[in-house]
Amino acid sequence: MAITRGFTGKQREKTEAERLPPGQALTNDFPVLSAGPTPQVKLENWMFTLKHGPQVIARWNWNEFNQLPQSKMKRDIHCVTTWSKFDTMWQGVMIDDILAAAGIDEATPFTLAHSYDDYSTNVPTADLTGGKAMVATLYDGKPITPDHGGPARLVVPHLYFWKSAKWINALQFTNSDTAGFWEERGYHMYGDPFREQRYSGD
Ligand SMILES: Nc1nc2c(c(=O)[nH]1)N[C@H]1C(S)=C(S)[C@@H](COP(=O)(O)O)O[C@H]1N2
Ligand SMILES: [Mo]
Repeated sequence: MAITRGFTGKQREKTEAERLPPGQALTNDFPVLSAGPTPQVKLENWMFTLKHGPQVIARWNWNEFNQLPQSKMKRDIHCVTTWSKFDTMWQGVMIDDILAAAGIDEATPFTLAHSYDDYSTNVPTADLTGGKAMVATLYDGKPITPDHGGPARLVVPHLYFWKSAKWINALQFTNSDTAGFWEERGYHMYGDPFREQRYSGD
């Protein structure tokens, strides 16, 4: 009996036009966008915490965190201010590996990322897992510069870049979708660039 394999073959690469979301323009620079001043976080003071609501589940210092499995991601990024940048190179720890290290099989449906500058942003947990997001410590093979979120930043490239919290210090699992810094100020709760979800109501 013949078995129909369907479209399991290698997919055609997307063209540049297909990779650029509506309303975006390509840039080769790497603009810096921060709501406030760049916090100076010393590696010896750096801590990354996993929380469920107010409860601490796990915590790593810099050396402990860097012993977690390392992965690389090459991805296009899209800022809501309309620039996109293709093929950015990140290295760090996938959220999947952070959850595994903490022994979490099933987190709550929503997550709030928190940062050293008191920034926060919400992302559905399913958008952080399954190889979609990481806490990055290297950009282009070098430590992430302070302006771009070093020592470590969240990278969730398939959502607008404001979801990629710079200077991250915690992921907090929440039962309900809780607005972060920009979401409280009118930006979209989800932020899919290909659906142009810039502002609440889009
Ligand atoms: N902690 C923190 N993370 C942040 C921001 C911020 O102000 N504070 N700005 C966001 C916005 S709006 C964007 S577009 C990207 C910009 O990252 P970049 O400066 O590396 O380009 O970081 C996001 N992450
Ligand atoms: Mo942004």
